[in-house]
Amino acid sequence: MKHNPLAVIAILLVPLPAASAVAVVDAPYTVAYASFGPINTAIYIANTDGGLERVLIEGSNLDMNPSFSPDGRWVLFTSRRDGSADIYRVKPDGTRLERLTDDPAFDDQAVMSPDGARVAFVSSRSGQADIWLLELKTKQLRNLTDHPGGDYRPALSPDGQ
Ligand SMILES: [Ca+2]
Repeated sequence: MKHNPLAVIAILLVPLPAASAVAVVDAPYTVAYASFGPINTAIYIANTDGGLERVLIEGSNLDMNPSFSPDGRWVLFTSRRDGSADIYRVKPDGTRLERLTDDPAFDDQAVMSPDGARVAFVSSRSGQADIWLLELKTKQLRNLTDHPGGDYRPALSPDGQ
């Protein structure tokens, strides 16, 4: 049988199924972000396509640095709504607002553990920027880093180890 090179070219030009590209675009993720305005800073929630953008907490002021819990059930954030910068959490629908830290120090950049039991954050309560761990059930605090260098942006491993 004689080989026809045009037949091979035709097969290679068949487009990939559209579903493979659409699956990424339509992923049901939600994004939380802080919007810095001239008067206040509020946290917004939106779909990854930019749709359904809304203020996370009505009337919010001086809120910043949000992060979702790994299970998507909480949004952690920093706020100066009560004076000092402290860590708060709230449901993605804006309900069940809860203050997690209450200290004159600057508390910021909170992330929740995969099991939802702990929150790691940056705090200046030791006189410098260190990483701290808060047990949510007992409210017990543990200082994880303690040296003159500034420690920022904690990240908890996804496997909890
Ligand atoms: Ca504080």
